[in-house]
This record gives sequence, C-alpha cells and structure tokens, in this order.
Amino acid sequence: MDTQHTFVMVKPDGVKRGLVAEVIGRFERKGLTLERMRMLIIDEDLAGRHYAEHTAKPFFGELVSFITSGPVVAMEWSGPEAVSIARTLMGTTNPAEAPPGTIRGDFGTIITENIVHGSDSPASAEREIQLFFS
Ligand code: 3AN
Repeated sequence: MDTQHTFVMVKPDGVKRGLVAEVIGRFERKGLTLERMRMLIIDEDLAGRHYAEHTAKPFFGELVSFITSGPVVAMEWSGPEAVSIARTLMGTTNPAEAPPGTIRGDFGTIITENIVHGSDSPASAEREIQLFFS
C-alpha cells in the first residue's frame, strides 16, 4: 500500500477546549505518522485560499470569521490510506450526526465548530500542505 500524506488541522474551538493532545493522540494510536506541525493564527487571505471551494456558499463568511478567530494547529500526517483514515477518525462534517468514537462525534455539537479539518482527497492534501508548510 502506497504511503499517502494528508493535512489535518485542529480548529480554534479544538485549541480553546484543550483538545490538541486528544486529536494528536488518536492519530498516533491509529498508526499514522506526524510529519510536520505548526501553530498559527490564520489571516483572512490564507482563510480565503484554504476555503476557496466554499467562496460562493452562504456560510463562507461564518467559516472565515471562525477559522481566523484564534490559534489553530496545522499538521501533516502520513501513512497507508492516510487521507481516508483521517476522515474516518474525524467523523462526518456535522458533529450532531457523527458517530460516537469519532472526534466530531465525541466532542462536537454544531457544524461550524467541528474541532478538526482533514483533507478530502490526495489532491486537496497536496494543495493544503503547500499552503501551510511553504
Ligand atoms: P469537511 O470539513 O468535513 O471536509 P466541508 O469541506 O464540506 O466539510 O466544509 C468545510 C467546513 O465548512 C466544515 N468543516 C464546517 O466547519 C463548515 N460547514 C460545512 N457546511 C456548513 C454549513 N451548512 N453551515 C455552516 N458551516 C458549514
């Protein structure tokens, strides 16, 4: 199985609630490898580029103001099927529907504040890793 790389980010709500170690621990225990990690505050320009595919969505403004509202922890993880494994560990986008045992299912309630971001494809992962680590 080929090694994949993926981009995962603990969002401002996850950092504020002290869930950084919890998120990292789940990825480590699953068997993925932490390659790079960086704490930063996202500015509007980076937020717009990261969420470029959502520009036209009605929730875009809310998305940008939330993701720029406090520090985030950006990470690159690697491993076999890392992109889909990360998405499985996170749970579905809406925490109200994410099953228990997933990060969003265990810790979230509302869709805007869903604790983590994870790339949805290897192509997105490459783009997002570039955006945050170069
Ligand atoms: P995911 O993060 O699971 O890949 P996307 O890419 O569809 O989900 O959405 C990106 C982010 O936009 C989500 N993490 C969530 O915070 C926010 N979002 C998605 N849908 C909505 C919505 N209907 N209302 C408010 N925020 C939303």
